[in-house]
Amino acid sequence: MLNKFFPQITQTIPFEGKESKNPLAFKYYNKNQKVGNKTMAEYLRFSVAYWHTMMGTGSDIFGGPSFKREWHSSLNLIEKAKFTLDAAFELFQKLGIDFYCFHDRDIAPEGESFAQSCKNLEIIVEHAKTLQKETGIKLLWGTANLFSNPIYSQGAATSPNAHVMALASAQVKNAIDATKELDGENYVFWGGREGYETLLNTNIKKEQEQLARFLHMAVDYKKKIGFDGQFLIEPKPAEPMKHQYDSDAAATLYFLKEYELLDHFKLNIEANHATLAGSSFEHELAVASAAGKLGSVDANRGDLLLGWDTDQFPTNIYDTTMAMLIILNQNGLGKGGLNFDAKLRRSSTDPIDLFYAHIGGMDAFAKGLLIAHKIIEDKVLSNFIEERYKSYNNGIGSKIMTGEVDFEDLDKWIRENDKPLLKSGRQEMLENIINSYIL
Ligand code: XUL
Ligand code: CO
Repeated sequence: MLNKFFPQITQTIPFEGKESKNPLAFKYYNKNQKVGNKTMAEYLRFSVAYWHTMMGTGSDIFGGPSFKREWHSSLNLIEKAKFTLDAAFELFQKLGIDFYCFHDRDIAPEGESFAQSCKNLEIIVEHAKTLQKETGIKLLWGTANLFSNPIYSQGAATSPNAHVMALASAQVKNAIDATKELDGENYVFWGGREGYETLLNTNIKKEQEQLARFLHMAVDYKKKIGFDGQFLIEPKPAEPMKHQYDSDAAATLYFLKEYELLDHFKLNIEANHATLAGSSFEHELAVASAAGKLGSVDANRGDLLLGWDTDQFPTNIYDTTMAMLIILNQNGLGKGGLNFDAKLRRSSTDPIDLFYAHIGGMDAFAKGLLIAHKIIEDKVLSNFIEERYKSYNNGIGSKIMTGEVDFEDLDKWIRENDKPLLKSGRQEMLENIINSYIL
C-alpha cells in the first residue's frame, strides 16, 4: 500500500460495526457485505472529488488558504501535480474507495498556451494510468474546468465570442481524450458559466443553440473515438452565473429533448444544487429517475440557512435513506456512482480531517442503503402507493388511461357516478413508518 502522505493512517479504514467508538472505523460501510443481490461497494460506488479533496486549501471569499498540504510543496508544477496524484491514490486506498473524479485543470496545471496545457494533461494522465494499474482504482468521471479561467467569464460554449466557444470545445475534446485514456466510466458536463448575468446583453435563444451545438459536437466526437462512457449533465440553477441554463433536472431534460440530445445524456444530480434550485435532493433524484435518466450523484449537502453552495459532506440519514430508496428502486446507478463533491470546512485544517469527512459520508450512505433496502423488501411504501392508484387498474380508470373515453364520455359517466370518495393520503402514518425503520 502507498504510504507517504498520510502516515497516521497505517491501514485501510476497517469496518468495526455500530458499537465501535473508533472515529477512524466504519460503523455501517462494510464493503463486501451483500445487500440483496449486490455488495455495498457495488451499490454505492463511492468516489473522491479531486478538486475539493486534493486541491482544496480552505480559502473562501473572505480569506486565503487556511491549510497547506504537503503534496503541494514542490515549486515545479508538474512535480507538484504528480505528488498530488500520489497522495490522492494513497488516500483512496486507505479509505477503501474505488473511484475518483477530476477536472482537467485539477490534475494537471494550465500552461502558458493551450498546447502546453494539453501536453501537461497528457503527462499527468500517464502518471494516473500507472497508479490506476497499480491500485485497481478507477476513474468514475472526468470533466473540463470551463469556469476558472477569466476568458470564460461570459460563458464557455455560450460565450458571445466564437473564439472562446472554439477554445472551450477544444478543451473538452482533450478532457474527453484524457477520460477515455483512463477508462473513465462517465464524462460530466457542468455548465459553470453557461448562463447569464443580465438580459441587457444576452440573447438566450442564441446561447441555448450554441450550448446544444457544443453538446452535439461532443456526442459526435464520442462516437468517432469510440468512447463508451456515459455522458452526464449536472444541473445547477445559479452560482457562478445568476441564471444557469441547466437549472434543474426538469429544465435540463426539456433542453435535451428540445435539441434532440436526450438519447445521449443522463443526469448527475447533486444534493446541494437541488436545494439551491428550491427543491429537495430526493425531488431531483425522483424527477431524473422517473425519466430513466438518473445516471450518477454528487453526494454532499447544503446548509438550508445559507443560500449558497456550501458543499458539505453528507451526514443526514433521512436524506441518504430517501436517496437510496430512489436509487435502489431503479436497481442502482449503472455506470454512475456517489461522488463526494464535498469539501472540508475552512477550520478543518488537517489531512486527517479528510478521513473523518469521507468516513462520515460513506457511513451515512451505507446506513441509508441498509434502511432503504429493508423498506423496499417489506414493501411498506410500494404496497401503499400501488393501492393508492388502484382505481386506474380497471373500470373507468383504465378506460381513461387507454384513451377509450373522452371528455364527453366522462361528462356522461360522472352524472351517473357522482361524488368520488375522498381518501386519506396518510402522510403522517407513512412518515412514522419511515422513522421506525431509521430509528
Ligand atoms: C460545482 C460542481 C462542480 C461539478 C463538476 O457546483 O458541482 O464541481 O461537479 O464540474
Ligand atoms: Co458537483
